[in-house]
Amino acid sequence: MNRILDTISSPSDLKSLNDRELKALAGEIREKIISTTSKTGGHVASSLGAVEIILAVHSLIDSPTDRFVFDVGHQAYAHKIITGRLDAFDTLRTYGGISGFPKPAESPHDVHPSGHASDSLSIALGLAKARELRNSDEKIVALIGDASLSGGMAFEALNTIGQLQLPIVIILNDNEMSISRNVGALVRHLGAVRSSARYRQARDSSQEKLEESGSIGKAFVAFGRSAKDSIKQFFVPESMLFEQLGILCTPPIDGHDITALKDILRTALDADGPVLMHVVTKKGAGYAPAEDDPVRFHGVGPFNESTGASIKKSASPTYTDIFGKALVREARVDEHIVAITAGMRTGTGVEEFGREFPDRLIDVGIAEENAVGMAAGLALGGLKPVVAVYSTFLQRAFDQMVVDCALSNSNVVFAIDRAGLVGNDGPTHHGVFDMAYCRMIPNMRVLAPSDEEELVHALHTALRIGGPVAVRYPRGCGAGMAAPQSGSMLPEGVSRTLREGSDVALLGFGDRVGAALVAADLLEQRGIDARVVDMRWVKPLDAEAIAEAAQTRLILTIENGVIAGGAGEAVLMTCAQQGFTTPVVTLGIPDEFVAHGSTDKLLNDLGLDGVGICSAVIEALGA
Ligand SMILES: Cc1ncc(C[n+]2csc(CCOP(=O)(O)OP(=O)(O)O)c2C)c(N)n1
Repeated sequence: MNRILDTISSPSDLKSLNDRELKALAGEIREKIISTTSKTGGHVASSLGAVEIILAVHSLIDSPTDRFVFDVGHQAYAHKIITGRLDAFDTLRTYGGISGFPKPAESPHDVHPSGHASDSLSIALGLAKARELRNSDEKIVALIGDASLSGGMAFEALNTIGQLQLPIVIILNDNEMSISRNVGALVRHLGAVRSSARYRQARDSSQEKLEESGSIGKAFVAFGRSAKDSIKQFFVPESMLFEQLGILCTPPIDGHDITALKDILRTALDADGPVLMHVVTKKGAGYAPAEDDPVRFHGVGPFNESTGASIKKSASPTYTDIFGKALVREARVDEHIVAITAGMRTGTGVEEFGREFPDRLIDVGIAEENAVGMAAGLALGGLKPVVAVYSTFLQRAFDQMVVDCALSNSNVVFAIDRAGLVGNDGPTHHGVFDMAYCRMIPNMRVLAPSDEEELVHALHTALRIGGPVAVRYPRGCGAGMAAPQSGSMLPEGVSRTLREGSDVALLGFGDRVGAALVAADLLEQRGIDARVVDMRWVKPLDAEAIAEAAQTRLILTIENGVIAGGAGEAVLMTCAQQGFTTPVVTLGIPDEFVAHGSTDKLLNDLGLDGVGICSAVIEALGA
């Protein structure tokens, strides 16, 4: 059967399609998304929910002259497919293939490299101001989800958008979901708007027209025409929140009805100020397993296309699971422990904690600054907050870490998940900066457990040692060892030597300790005797262990993080300060953004696996 999809090589091809054809195209795109992601994994539910919105926008604007900005960008698969990447779509998220997020290097239709939530409105606003200063007239559309709208950056942008009154179309994709169910007062407000009388009216009248014309969209056409003389009348003050900020807001629109979307969007694109289109969609739309379980299908690994069942690779618990269980056990004996998540209760493993201690888990939504600021307040209030957060998203809250937590030496634990390279999500999600940005903060201690057991001890220690403490651990599973049922105190700034050796010292941090052990075996085969040290602490460093390492011919530091400002640099500085002349090689992430691909492949490329470490030693020794 001929697919319409095969005739679309650029978004301009959509212009010749009627709404019935666009609808059929939406179905074909959904099939493509499902069949591809069943093999590659990906952000299935969000992308399925946004297909009609993307088609409606691209059928009315002229991208790339007009600018379509995606928030997070995890919902942009349909956009990728219709902007010349249909054939490449099978390589989604794979090494050397196309990225799971908008990426300007991949296509001129991708406006900015997105991946972190809540930035789209600021980007759109900047583009609108640039347009004004350049005297041009391109259209600017931003697509943002209801959860991402709750992020501080988006709120700040709304403030300036209301002030500057530059024409921008904001499409609010309201599906009531973040990764889990959305939380917060804004979501309550949107819920109230959805169920308001006017929405019911619009729906009821749509229903009538539907009966008359067979198209729910026709009702919106009529709705638009009756207010033709005034755009402002068309955008009724449905949400006082946006109206009072100076942003015209539509009543809720069915986000799966292409005709309705296009009719209102056409008017919105002609407005002479900012307009917010409140669009209601179903996350996972068109694929029953994703509609039924949008949380799992938010970001899912490979799955069986017909049943939706995940094709699991490993039965071992992940570091996240181990952290989550250890936290629950700690909280059973210490009622001061509270946990905070910024919209990531499943991802960070605090779901079980929330079930057992509902009052002691706070989900602030996508608001990392608020999470860390609130943690400082909880600590001032005598509690022991644990901020469970991904390394990459904690970057948002650097200032709160410094000023609100560290300056007052508050007892805040940062449980930093997804530390190091994370694989297929790529550069926006790699957690490679945390050792550098934590290390530089006074009062902050930093632990990098090397395996499951060490993670349990590190958390136990962090909860007792006092002051701000970061515990960083990687994505996925460790060696598969059984984690202990209780943690014990790790002596501060003390490493553990895993293997004695006199030729070279391999100082490993976190998950690179395992790779150092592999390298030591390989080196042994070449007659090189390597000592392996699990440094455990990035800060304070074990100065004695470094002094011992300096007795060998070569020190190698290995970390899953940036070299600049990282743990290896700290070792190097200690050596310099102590006057050691032993050469030091620092292995880690070089001064570049690392692309997406499987973590093993990326680590191999960067020379951070056992083979790479072995080669680095041989090269440095000239052996
Ligand atoms: C700063 C930041 N924090 C957390 C995340 C993780 N994250 C990715 S998508 C998402 C939920 C987005 O929900 P919403 O904006 O409503 O879009 P939907 O997926 O429902 O379409 C979260 C929390 C992120 N990408 N960026």
